[in-house]
Amino acid sequence: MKLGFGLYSHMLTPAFLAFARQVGATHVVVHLVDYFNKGDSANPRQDQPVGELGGWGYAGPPGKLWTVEEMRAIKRQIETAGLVWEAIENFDPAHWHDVLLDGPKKKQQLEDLRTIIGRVGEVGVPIIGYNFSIAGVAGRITGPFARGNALSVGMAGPVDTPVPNGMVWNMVYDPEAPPGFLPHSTHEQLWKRLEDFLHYCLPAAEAAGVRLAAHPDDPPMATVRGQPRLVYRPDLYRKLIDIDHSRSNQLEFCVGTIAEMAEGDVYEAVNQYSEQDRIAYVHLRNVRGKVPYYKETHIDEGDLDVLRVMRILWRNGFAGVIIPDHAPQLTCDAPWHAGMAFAMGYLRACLKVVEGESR
Ligand SMILES: [Mn+2]
Repeated sequence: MKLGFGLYSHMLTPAFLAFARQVGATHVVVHLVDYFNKGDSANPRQDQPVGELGGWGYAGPPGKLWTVEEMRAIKRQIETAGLVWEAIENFDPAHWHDVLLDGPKKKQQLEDLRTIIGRVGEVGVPIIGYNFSIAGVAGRITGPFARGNALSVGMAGPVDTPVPNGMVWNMVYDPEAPPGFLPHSTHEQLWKRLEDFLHYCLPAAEAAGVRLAAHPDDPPMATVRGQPRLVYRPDLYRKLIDIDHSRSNQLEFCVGTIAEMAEGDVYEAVNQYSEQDRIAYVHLRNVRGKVPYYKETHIDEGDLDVLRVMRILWRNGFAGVIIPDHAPQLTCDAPWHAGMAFAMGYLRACLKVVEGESR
């Protein structure tokens, strides 16, 4: 079991990589999509996006797929800092919006995804995390929800505002789209689209030595913004695996999101999917409450027993990477850094405990 650190694309700098190493990470998970490009590029946000109704930012240029050269350069940078590149988190909506929406470019985009997966394998990154979702992260609010009024995110009720045309997964992929809203899709339609994606891309992933890892829907509700969600109960991960038993069909197992789910038991879910060796990597954070009323907390408060989760993972032989996907911001000159450092310190202590128990 290894500790990793997630970095947004603007954090691919020597300073952020040094920080990751210093707080105890050996591996990094990189978001190649720049979510924050709507704002001030000189001062990019470091807090986590809550899912603004107009979208976080613009998806990448449509025809430009990630190249082997640019990914090799990133890998060199990561390795120079003494770290290992474990995963890429999320496809760019520019590369697969019509796969999610069943639009006219779907065939071309499925082909493009295979190209991307092949290139990621060529570079030697073993995992691509993805979130097969139309509305994506949406409807969250920021507030002083964590101990001592530290700023974190939460949800204060369902969000039904429809998704505008030209936007998917909270990113604008077509700024010229006509006014109006995305058509409604059913759960059956969305599962069928996921099936098409998996059947088409898993053989390419296997050939490239890449695992595709599904994040559950965050927030995990049956519908958000009037659009269906796929994995909003722990057992729906089973349905996803049963679509295709390829060893490349895996999970980006977000324990915080699973703890927010209105149904199911988070410890049972951790046990079940780690026992079946379906977890590619883990997001680990704490939370109080369940959808649609929950708040993210510091890692040592909230409803979740983080040490218990790590004991289950360890017992089942999970050998992958655990990252804190988000943390509340601490009141100081570097709120994001302090929050993440606290979370990493806590996770590292838990790992020491678990390793010590097994001796
Ligand atoms: Mn997560």
